[in-house]
Amino acid sequence: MTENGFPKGFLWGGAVAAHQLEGAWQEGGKGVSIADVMTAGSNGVERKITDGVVAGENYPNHEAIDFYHRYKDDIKLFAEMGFKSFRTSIAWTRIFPNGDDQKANEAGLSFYDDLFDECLKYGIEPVVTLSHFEMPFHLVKEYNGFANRKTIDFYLRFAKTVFKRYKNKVRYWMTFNEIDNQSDFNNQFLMATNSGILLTDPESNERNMYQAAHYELVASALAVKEGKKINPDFKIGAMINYTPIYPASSDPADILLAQKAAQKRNWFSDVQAWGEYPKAIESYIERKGFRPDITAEDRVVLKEGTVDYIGFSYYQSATVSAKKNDADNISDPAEVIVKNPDLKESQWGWPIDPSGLRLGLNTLTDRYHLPLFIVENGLGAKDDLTDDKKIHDQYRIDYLKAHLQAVKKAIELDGVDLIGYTSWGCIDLVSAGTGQMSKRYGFIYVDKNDDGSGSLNRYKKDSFYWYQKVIQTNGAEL
Ligand code: P53
Repeated sequence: MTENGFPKGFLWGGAVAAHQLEGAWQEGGKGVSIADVMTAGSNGVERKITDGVVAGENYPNHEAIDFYHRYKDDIKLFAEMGFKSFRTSIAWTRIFPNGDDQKANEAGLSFYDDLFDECLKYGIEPVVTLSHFEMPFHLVKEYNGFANRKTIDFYLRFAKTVFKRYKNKVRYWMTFNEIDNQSDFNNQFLMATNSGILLTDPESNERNMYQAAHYELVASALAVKEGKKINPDFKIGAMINYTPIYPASSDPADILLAQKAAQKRNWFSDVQAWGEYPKAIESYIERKGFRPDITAEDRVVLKEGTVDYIGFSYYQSATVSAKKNDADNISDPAEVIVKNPDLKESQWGWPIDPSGLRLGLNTLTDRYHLPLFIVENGLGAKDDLTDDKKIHDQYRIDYLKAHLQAVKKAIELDGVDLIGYTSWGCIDLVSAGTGQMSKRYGFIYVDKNDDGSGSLNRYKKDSFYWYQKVIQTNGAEL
């Protein structure tokens, strides 16, 4: 059923997340989310999480690129590129401003009605992430996020509300964005954005992560079960950050370490796809004496709420060395990462590795026997707006082309079942990791600077026309 290497009806498109582009942080009854209390960092300087919104701090997500008011024009540009799909998230705080509210906020619900209608008008299939780094700040403060079992109920109320409301508009859903990122449990940004946990005592970070992740996995499985009752045609997927882990050498110590480090990332989607914990993780949790609250009932739910597909982001591979720590002693895969001398890096130091994407497509297919969906991939780079308002981003085209060539091989030669490809940040937006505007991913340039200045005007980059051609030829011309 392939045509020029890509399947018929392949969902070409772009991906974003509500908090990174909508802005309008206080409009339409929206509550404060964790993203609203994160300041702007820079390359190598972490974002701060403040205790509420503090006067005088720079919060880039408050305005972002003002998509909330400009989405009709922006979606028109996506349609001009020929998008078949558009991945975004529903900001939890537009629907339940505090998270524990009894009643949903109608203004928030109707905003997404209009947004999805606007996509459907052009034949663009909305692909929706329920939780993409946007937990209500109230749930973070009052409940300690997903460290608390009660948060499962709040999440489920949110999920059921939007499933019911958009059951005739949205078919593809994902429960949690990059649920496996929290394997890096000492990272405050990742723990706060994934699980709504503010780290306090370093001794308990890892234990708390295993507990919170379990509650999220139960919430994810319950959402799958409830979603199917609301519309049996829903396709509800996992969403992981797929990062292949390479041994630094052919020394068996490095190879075993690479396997053990990978197990510490992969188990999240194992639970979502298989409905059970892999042995290596059960054994690890036991050995560490973490004793998370995992009930027999939870295990039934996990089995009943397995996902329909694996959505994943792909940016880079990681390389690990046993010179830093050995296989039996690692807990956080991030602690053993070393530079890979065979790979070039982006301006933000992310290794560029198109082959890793083909490897990922094969690994995930072998492991799960499920359809896959590449829901993020792209290059964060600085762009120059020329005097005649052009952006010559050949480097971005080169990056995307090389990755799509790898994808094409995985489909044609390896038989991978791939639903679609939504490139990350199809319009420039606020970087999640750094809060910068200058780390740009888009086909569409947004005139906004890191300090918040700029006209917010949109300009088409060279990559806009390149991607338009790719979609038009269904990938025959890359
Ligand atoms: P940025 C790393 C750090 C933070 C978020 O990242 C990340 C990653 C990549 O694994 O995840 C995704 O903006 C995320 C998006 C994010 C994108 O990667 O830091 O799902 O929200 O914008 C790119 O360059």
